[in-house]
Amino acid sequence: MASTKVPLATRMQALGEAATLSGGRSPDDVVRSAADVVRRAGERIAISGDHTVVAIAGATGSGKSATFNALTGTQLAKSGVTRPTTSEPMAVAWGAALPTELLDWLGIGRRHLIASAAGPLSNLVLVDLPDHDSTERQHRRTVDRLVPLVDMLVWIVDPQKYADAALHDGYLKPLAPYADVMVVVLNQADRLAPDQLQKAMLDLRALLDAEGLGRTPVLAMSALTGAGVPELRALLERVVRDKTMTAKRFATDVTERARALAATLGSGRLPRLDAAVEDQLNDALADAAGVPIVERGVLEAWRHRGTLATGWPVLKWLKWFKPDPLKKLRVGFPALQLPAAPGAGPDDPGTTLARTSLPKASPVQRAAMDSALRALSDQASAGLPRGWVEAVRAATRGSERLLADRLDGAIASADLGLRKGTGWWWVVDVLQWLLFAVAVVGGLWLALPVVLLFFQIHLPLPDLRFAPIPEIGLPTALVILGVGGGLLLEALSRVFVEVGARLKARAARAVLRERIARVTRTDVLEPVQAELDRLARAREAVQRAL
Ligand SMILES: Nc1nc2c(ncn2[C@@H]2O[C@H](COP(=O)(O)OP(=O)(O)OP(=O)(O)O)[C@@H](O)[C@H]2O)c(=O)[nH]1
Ligand SMILES: [Mg+2]
Repeated sequence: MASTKVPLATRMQALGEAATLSGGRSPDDVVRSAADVVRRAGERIAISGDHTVVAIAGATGSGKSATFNALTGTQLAKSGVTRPTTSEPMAVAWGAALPTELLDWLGIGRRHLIASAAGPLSNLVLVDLPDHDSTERQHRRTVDRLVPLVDMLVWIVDPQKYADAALHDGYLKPLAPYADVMVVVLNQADRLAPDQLQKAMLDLRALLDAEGLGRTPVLAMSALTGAGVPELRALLERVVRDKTMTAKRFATDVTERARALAATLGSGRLPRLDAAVEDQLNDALADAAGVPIVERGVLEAWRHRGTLATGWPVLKWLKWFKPDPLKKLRVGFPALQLPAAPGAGPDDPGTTLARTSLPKASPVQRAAMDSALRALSDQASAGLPRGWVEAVRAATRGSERLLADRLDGAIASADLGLRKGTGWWWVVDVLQWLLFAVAVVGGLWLALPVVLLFFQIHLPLPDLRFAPIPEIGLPTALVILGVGGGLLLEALSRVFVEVGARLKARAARAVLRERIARVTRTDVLEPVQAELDRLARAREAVQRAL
């Protein structure tokens, strides 16, 4: 039974929300019929909350049209012996004017007004339906179209066919939740002897009770003799007076659809993404995106650049011919890269158009990446209803094609900090050139006597001695100091360059992994979490609707 504490409008809105959230995840038919009810109820209430629409339904020949005529006191409906007789629905409205908009909404063309001042039936719209069980397929379609639209159903059965399966299995049982908004009338009571009638009534009552229609009233009536008609009319007068049928009908609709939708949302605890799976994914993605290659490149580039800057000038020119390992990979030079995509923040990894020349992920790396993504989607979809498992999978797979690009962009645009920490290189470089100059001066000095002799110039040269070791001449000492000092300085610098290279490589790895983790978060984890949040919100909305 529908809850009466929460206003129907609030429940309808909640069901609408739940249907929107479940769209494309829960089975389409369930989502659609929930959305249909919300739309239908909204339209119906907006058109007219004052009218009550009651339809007379039943098998052919049961006496629907005869009942319609008896209740309206007219002969508007054709009631006859040919089967089926009624093929189009017909409506009669009591009141000051025809509720045209409502009848248009119901799609009922044949309509009549029983003009009356405010009376016990004013604002009642009574509809005579075609049968649901003749050979005319269109009749059944008309019935099926109108059953969900009307506020109340009066089922007319006759003594021969009141237990007919077409009625009970096709309509009454499935409509059990609507027991409150239905009446079953055993017509043609005049054809039965009193004891037969009593037996038939008990039988019918038992049948309905067994079908979950215990709250549906059963009346005996004869449209021919008029017996029982006042009772049915009194029942309708009560319904019109209470004006609760429309709300009851839609409240039941909302409850039914919300239940059906809730069943597609499951009730188990929602999975939570754990850090281990996230780490595993980050590892696999970092590997596939080439982080180890860049790390190695940083190590080698720092060695290359450091030794080039601090090396002994006589030999270091040889290294100019070796390419810089990072320039080759097009990594670590954010300034050289193409500008960021429009709208992207300067620090947003992966939205830049930057590209590295890193090799593509190997099949092994791709397989590791796939299996990490699968592990994540398996964990995130464990125990979810089927359509939602698909949605979580799609969320992990959705960006897969873009992922490689975004990871590459994240690496290309990373600042690996290779400009910092090079100040001492230039100090060493200056020192190297000074030592080189000392060696050159010493060498020239040593060569001077030979040159003078060659040109037969007699110039007395002072014999200067190296003060700490007087056995060695000063020019020789200068050469030894210049060359030895340069080599020693190079060796010493090499140690510091190596330490720097390792620190830089480690720092670069940390920077890259952090950027990879950011891409993982925005491209994979957040979409997956969004699906889980969506399911949580759908469940919450459907509970509000219930
Ligand atoms: N004896 C008796 N005959 C009835 C009663 N009600 C209807 N009839 C007769 O049953 C036949 C069918 O009645 P209808 O009112 O046309 O039945 P219906 O349910 O509208 O039939 P369709 O329009 O074909 O679906 C007619 O000949 C009526 O006169 C009743 O209470 N007693
Ligand atoms: Mg009829």
